[in-house]
Amino acid sequence: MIAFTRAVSPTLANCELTHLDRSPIDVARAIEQHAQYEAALATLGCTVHRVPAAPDHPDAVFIEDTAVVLDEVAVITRPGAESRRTEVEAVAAALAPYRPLHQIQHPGTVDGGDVMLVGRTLYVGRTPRTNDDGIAQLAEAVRPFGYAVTPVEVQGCLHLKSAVTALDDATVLCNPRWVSPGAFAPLRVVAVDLHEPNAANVVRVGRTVLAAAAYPRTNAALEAHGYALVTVPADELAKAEGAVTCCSLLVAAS
Ligand code: CIR
Repeated sequence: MIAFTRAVSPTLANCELTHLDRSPIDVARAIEQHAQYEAALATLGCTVHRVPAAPDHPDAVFIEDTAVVLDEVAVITRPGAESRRTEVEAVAAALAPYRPLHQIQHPGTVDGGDVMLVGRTLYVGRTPRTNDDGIAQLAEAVRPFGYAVTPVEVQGCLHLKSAVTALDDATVLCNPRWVSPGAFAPLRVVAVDLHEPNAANVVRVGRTVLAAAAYPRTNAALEAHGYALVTVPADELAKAEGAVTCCSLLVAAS
């Protein structure tokens, strides 16, 4: 597995914010947490490839939003936030040796954070970042490879994957206040602890779940369910409204 990442920009404090108030960001601390995240991915067997840095793009570290990578194709997104649109070029160049590319076009918008793959289904959040035209383009791009696209309503958070992520091919971890668990039937749904609304964003790497250390109740519940967990500190990046999935694009060797 290759994990594509991108450096924390020195301008991170100018990031897009939707549901959070702006609070001071310690960029050095964010860089340190990002390094720990990359180290955790390496420990879990990923080869970490850094896409060239984009210091003028405050949100470039959240590389997940720029592409949806499947075994057969990489769909390069057109991010919903205008300030993020030109992040995609360097990511497309980095992915080109590994996958055929497909590009979402105007007027479609898609953020990778709105796309959750479980089995052969892509659940796609309808959010201010991902519009119906983008969802239709994505569906068209992946249909030839046998993937179905299921749009999902999201409320109260930035992206679909702020509210729900896959724990395995049969189970999702979800905050039922932001997304309806019924949208994922017949998958099994594990709910986050209600005191930890942001805990639903975890990265599945093989059989291990990489989670933010800030959510001990939910993380303990996942361990009780039998999941092997690795945790990393990510609270400084969280001030930029990013979570653990956002900071990588995982590409299976093909
Ligand atoms: C943004 O608003 O675009 C960034 N500040 C945070 C993006 C987080 N990405 C993600 O959840 N996939």
